[in-house]
Amino acid sequence: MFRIKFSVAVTQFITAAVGAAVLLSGSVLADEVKPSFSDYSQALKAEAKAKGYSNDLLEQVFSSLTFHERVVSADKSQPEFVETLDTYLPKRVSEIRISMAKERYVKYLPELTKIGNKYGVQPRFIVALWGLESSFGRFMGNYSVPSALATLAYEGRREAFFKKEFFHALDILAAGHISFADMKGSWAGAMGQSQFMPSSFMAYAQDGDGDGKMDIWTNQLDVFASIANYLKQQGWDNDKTWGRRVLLPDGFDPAHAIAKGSLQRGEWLKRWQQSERSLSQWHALGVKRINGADLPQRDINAALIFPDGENGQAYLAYENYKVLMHWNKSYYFVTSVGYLADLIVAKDAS
Ligand SMILES: [Ca+2]
Repeated sequence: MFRIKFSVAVTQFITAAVGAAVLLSGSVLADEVKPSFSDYSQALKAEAKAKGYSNDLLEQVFSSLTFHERVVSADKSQPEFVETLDTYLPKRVSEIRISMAKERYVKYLPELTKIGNKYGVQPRFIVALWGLESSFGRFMGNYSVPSALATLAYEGRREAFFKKEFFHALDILAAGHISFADMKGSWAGAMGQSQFMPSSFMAYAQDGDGDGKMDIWTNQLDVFASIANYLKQQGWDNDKTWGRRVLLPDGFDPAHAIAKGSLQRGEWLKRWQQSERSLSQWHALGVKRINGADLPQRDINAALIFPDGENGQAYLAYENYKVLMHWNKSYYFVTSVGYLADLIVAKDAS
């Protein structure tokens, strides 16, 4: 409250001192419309207090809440060149990442097998997501999550979304899963080794080792169980794989693929339905595995996806592909997960 009164007083002083001409200039008016980050965080604190968070928690969080200019610039940055899967995959799924994934898979196989069986998820997908989200826990982001989320809420483009995430972050702290000092994440507020947003943490995080905390930052069993639980809750089927890259015959009608357009869930699922056919129907249309062999003879439905349009790579996507698109609605991300999982081990190649 003191800060708000102070800034009003300063504004009045400046106004009085420099006169009416400056008062009418755009910059002064714009400054008055947008509150300072400090004012904004005070209002946010009042809102949190009204929601019933404890004073101790609020003092801890708000006494060090910081505006991060770099968070804003990262949110606004655009890719500098046009990426295709041919350029993206070797970067995201590099030789070093592949060998690390294989090494981690072997190292944690007993734990991964137990958790994989419990949730019904093949361990290679747990390891692939772990590797692509945080490079196996090595890069989780170093921003204080509440500060990153408050900065993005203050920036205003998606205020309601980031405010909701901010309050979920307070919920996680209030429940004692992680200390405030250790609640680190990406500039966008994605947390821990699985890079869950706070809302995903609330929905999917698990206590894999049974110590009462869901620690996706430092506890490997909690990380694996949380990733597996996310996939399970979204309908993962561990009897099937994610999909596969395919060869199309000359003269293939590209209209069979999922039509281009928004990846918003509802619209995308409708276009999926229009493309979806059984593997035997795709076989009849001349679609083959990337090595030229016939498709598996299994009763499986799949949709056809062109991540780079009809002149780029083609993929038959199974039901599990939809689950990965729920995790991150990006054909490139999902393809990199499946591609890496297949390189770790391909025991269920259908
Ligand atoms: Ca735990």
